[in-house]
Amino acid sequence: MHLNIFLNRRLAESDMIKKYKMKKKYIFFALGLILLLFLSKIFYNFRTHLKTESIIAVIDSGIDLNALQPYLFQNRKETPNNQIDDDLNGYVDDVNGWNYFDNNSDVSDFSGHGTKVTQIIVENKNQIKILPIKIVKRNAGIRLNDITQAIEYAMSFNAKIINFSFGVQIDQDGQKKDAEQLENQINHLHEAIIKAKENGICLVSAQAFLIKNPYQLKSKLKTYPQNFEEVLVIGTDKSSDYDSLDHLNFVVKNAKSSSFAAAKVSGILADLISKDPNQTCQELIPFLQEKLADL
Ligand SMILES: [Ca+2]
Ligand SMILES: [Ca+2]
Repeated sequence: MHLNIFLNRRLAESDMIKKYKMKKKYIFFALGLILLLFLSKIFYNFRTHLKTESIIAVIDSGIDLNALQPYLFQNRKETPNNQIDDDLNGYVDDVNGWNYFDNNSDVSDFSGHGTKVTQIIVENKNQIKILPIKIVKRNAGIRLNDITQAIEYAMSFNAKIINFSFGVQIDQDGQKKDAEQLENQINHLHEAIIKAKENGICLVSAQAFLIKNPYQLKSKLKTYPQNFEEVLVIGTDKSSDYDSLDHLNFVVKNAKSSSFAAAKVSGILADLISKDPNQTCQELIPFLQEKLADL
């Protein structure tokens, strides 16, 4: 009798141990599953994050910060509006970009040009961020040094493409005063452009047209940054009444202006990069003509 009770107890105990072990297995399995889901989520987010970090710098009049909010670049190392250059890059509160004309962090658009250009670049895309760099101001000329600094700024954030939907017309030979200073500025701009290209960045510019001036000889004029061979110059098949001195790399059919044609090309290149993030933009240029033919 005692032996029976003892055996029954032992059996009950071993049943409990078995159940406990099974429970433990299920708990470990469930925990493993949760961990696996958690890790795959992190991996997915990481990949998505990598994809969304294709940065396109738009050097222009700024952009509409509200309308283009989803595409706006965020400098996560910079705390906004504390009057401190948190990331120590030389620019105070540059959360979204920089305004070289006024030397502040206001990259809002005053003319609508930069906004329109950006809208064309981001059309039907969700994996790019726009870094607005403002160098244009109402009724004021564009300074070459601002373009140079804008390129260096775009490089510091690893932008893949820099869009220039403008051109600066310069009568270099006619410049008697400050000729040396101008030459230095042009050389610095060229150095920045060469460095950007060497880093695999695409430099996409709009074909610039000459402003008619009877007192200037066309042969003495140059437009920047289009004058440099490292820069892609994009035109449109819509006729223009003006002359252009620029070399022409690609033509976009039915683009309303060369500004928007350049934006279209930047958008196509951005698309190619998002599909092939291991390539540099420069490596993807050979595929551009085929894409433009499909338009
Ligand atoms: Ca800063
Ligand atoms: Ca700050």
